[in-house]
Formats: sequence, structure tokens, C-alpha cells
Amino acid sequence: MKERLQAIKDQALAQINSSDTLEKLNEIRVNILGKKGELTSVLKSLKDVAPEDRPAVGQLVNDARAAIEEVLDAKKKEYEAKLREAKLKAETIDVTLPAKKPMLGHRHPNTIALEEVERIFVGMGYEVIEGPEVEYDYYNFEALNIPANHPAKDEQDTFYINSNIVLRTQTSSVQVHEMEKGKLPIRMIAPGRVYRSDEVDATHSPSFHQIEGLVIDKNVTFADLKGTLAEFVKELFGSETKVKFRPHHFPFTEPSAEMDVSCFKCGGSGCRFCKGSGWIEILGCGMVHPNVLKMSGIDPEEYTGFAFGVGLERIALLKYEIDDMRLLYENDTRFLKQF
Ligand code: 2NM
Repeated sequence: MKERLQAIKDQALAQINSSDTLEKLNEIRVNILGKKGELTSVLKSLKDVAPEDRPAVGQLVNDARAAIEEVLDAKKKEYEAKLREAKLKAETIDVTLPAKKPMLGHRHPNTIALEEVERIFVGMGYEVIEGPEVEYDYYNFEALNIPANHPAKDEQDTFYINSNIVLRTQTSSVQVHEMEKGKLPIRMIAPGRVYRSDEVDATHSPSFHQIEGLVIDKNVTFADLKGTLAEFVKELFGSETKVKFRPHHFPFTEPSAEMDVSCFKCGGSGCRFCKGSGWIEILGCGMVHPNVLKMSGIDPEEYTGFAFGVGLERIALLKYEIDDMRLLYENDTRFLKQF
């Protein structure tokens, strides 16, 4: 019995020492100490030993078991340490690798154009005032002297929320709110998103942006309008820019005009950009209609004013020589990153 135990022990230690993985070590443990292991079977055969010898033999078996377990545990710890070290080595971070550069965006061409327009008017003492995109019919139409039968009010042209609430078709509604406050004089621009029931094409979108300007004070004349807008486009398109006014009609201004600028590509001689005319249409304007002033509580005998409206996209398209408005809305970074 003693010899057999010694043999098991020697064999176990030899196996353990020649093992090279945790799995093999576990195999050895099962083969020797497991339920059907060699040492266990020795323990089972204890019943064949004479009763008086059993305690001594039992002690021998236990000693052998303890010795084997001790070596197994030591070896296991050794392997685990090795594994951990290998894992740490494999997972080291190379801090000398250059970091990924974050993608840095920039302003949309619409925003660049808007901030340019705002800068020019703020420089002339104007306030920038914003207002709601969902607006009462009254502020969008009626207070602007737009009669009930006007084509702009048609469902084909306007998005109605219900019979007296609309998505604003112009930002003049913001100016009506300002006029109603009764604080004069007013020098403001109202930039913002407007909505019209238009089909999308190269020059139309159901949602676009407008910048409308309004000046109300005593003794404001058409000459002030001309001087202001001439100065504006010189800042925007260059000091050589000339302006031309053509009579027009708007319900909210009288007289009304459309303003053209001399083509900043050819200087007025005519080119592909201005379609040979030398002029580019840029905005609508006029003297605020006395009815508009009256409805908002301003006495047209005491105060006069001028107003204008310009499409933000139109400015962006002209300034950056973009030939299709849709490019401004598609958010294709290959397009956007050029500005
Ligand atoms: C335009 C053209 C002409 C305009 C009028 C007003 C207000 F509120 F004073 F009546 N705001 N903006 C106006 C005038 C807008 O857009 C082409």
C-alpha cells in the first residue's frame, strides 16, 4: 500500500512538472484526486486493510493527497500568473499612436450668409428680432394689408394649421408684433424660416428663409430706403455694386419696388451669370403702407417707414455661385465643406 501511494505520488508530481497548461493540470487533478481518480480508489480499498492498520494507512493517503494538492495549487498559481502577464502584454496601449482627429464641422452657407447680413445691419444700428413660425392669419396677412381674396392666401400657397393659424409665409409678421408694442422708432431685421406650398426645384422650396427689414421713424423717406439698401449691397457684394429700382406691387408697401444689383461677376456688361442683362434681382421693398401702420396703432401722419424683404437662400446662392437651391438642404458634406 505504501509503495503504491509513493508510486502514485511520484507519478503525479512527474506529470504535474511536465504539464504546460491549466487544462492539463486540471486533467491531472481529475485523474488522481477525482471521484474515479487513482488516489480515491486507494481510499476506497481501505476497507480491505486490517482495521488496526486503517488509521495509519488513512493518514498516509491523506498525506499523499495533501502533498499532491499543494504542488497542483502552486503550479496552478504559476500558470495563472503567466497567463495574466501574457494578457497584460497583449493589451498594452501604445500611447505613442497619434489620436484620431475629431471631425470638426463648420457653419452652413445659409448661416454664413445670414451672419454677414446681420453684421451689416447691426453695424447700421438695427436690432435682430425673431418671432414664431406658427402664426395667426391676422399677423401673417390681415395686419399686412393682404386682403381676404389675395392669391397668397390660397391654400395652394399657404400651409394652414386651421382657419386662422398658418405657417408664416413671410417674417413681416414679426414686424407687426414689434409695431404693436408701440416703441418707436423701430430699426430691425427679422430673419427666419418661412413656409410656402411650393414644389421643390432649383429655385423653390416649401421651406426657406427670409430676412425682412423695417425702419419706422419721423421723416423716413424713399431716399432713406435707397441709401440704406445701396449701402447694404455694397457691403455684401463689393463697393462697386450699383442698384436699380423697378416699380412693383406689394399690398403692405406703397410705393413698392424691386431692387436689382449690378452683376458682380461682369460688373454690368452682361454675362452668363446675369443672363446677359448686367443686373441681378435681389430684393423687394417699399414705403410701409399707411393702412399697415394704422392697424398696428402707429399714426401715419406722424410716422413713416420703409421695409424690405430678401431671401436668405437667394443671397447664399448668389454669393457662393451655387446654381441649385436643393444643394443647401441636402447636407451632403462634400458640398458643405467647400464653404
Ligand atoms: C417685402 C417687400 C416689401 C415688408 C413690409 C413689412 C411691414 F411689416 F412693415 F409691413 N415688412 N416687410 C416688405 C416690404 C417685405 O418682401 C419682399
